[in-house]
Amino acid sequence: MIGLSAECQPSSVSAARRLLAEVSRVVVLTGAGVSEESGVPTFRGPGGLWRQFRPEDLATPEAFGRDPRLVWEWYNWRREKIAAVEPNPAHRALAELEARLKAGATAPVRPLTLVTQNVDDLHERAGSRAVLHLHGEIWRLRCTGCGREDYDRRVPLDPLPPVCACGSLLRPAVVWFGEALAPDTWDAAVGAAQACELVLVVGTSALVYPAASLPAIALQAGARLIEVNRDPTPLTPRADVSLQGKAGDLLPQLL
Ligand code: BV8
Ligand code: ZN
Repeated sequence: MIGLSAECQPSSVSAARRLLAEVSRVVVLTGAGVSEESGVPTFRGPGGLWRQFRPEDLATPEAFGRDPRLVWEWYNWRREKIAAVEPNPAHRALAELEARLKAGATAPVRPLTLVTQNVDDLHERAGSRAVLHLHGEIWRLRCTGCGREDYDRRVPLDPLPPVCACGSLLRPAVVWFGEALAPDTWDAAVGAAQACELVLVVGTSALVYPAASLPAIALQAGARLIEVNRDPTPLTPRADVSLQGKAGDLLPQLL
């Protein structure tokens, strides 16, 4: 494991570049840290969402059942923030990495699968194609009655909470604590992790499961691990290369 602090880590940036140059199948796992430099608040850490709110008060089905309007005010506020920002160099570097691996791909395998815990659409807006949203998407709404699910990008949503044509409440089509991930999305992510040669983990505290188990699944299958994160995480000791710093600075250096 080569992990030095941000300033004196040219060696580990070059080590990471060497690893990337050797592989043809990569899985990327991102968290809120990859969108932080765009201005989207993360969950933990300074200025994070969980500083002002408690996750169990907002990101659970019980919270929604108790006070759908409060939960919707939080998601409406986050939708407005996400709509007002742009992808940052970290998102763009990951889109560029996908394009390069695709250009060099010979076998029909997907050279890069981007698995994100984020519910924003900044990876797609930066040009990433193969994006798996483990925890859903903030721009999709699902009816709690008839189950209909669609994109609704109106900012702000009005009225709150929004109601379906069938009369039932609409909810954000995201995965809350205590809820299962979409089986097909999770299976696709696990399949990609088991088949990859390298897993690149960017901007996640690696605390929330089962998402945080993906890097271990890839390591178990013989993949190498590069971590790009501002702070150390439980994954850091297991990384072949750990780059500590801002994703928007470090990821472009990897290309
Ligand atoms: C499930 C979507 C079972 C919504 C999210 C005890 C009690 C209750 C539950 C549990 C428990 N123990 C375990 C659980 C399970 C629970 C869990 O893991 N809890 C944790 C807290 C212990 N998991 C679940 O409930 C999951 N479901 O288990 O279901 C089940 C099974 C079958 C059938 C029925 C049920 C569902 C979890 C999904 C929750 N939804 N989000 C929304 O967004 O509103 S979680 C949310 O937080 C994110 O999606 C992400 O997954 C998670 C962690 O956030 P991060 O993305 O990592 O962000 P964070 O702020 O934490 O960290 C940012 C990092 O970036 C930091 O390390 C920082 O240093 C770094 N950084 C910051 N800036 C930068 C940077 N790095 C680089 N550059 C920068 N500029
Ligand atoms: Zn409905």
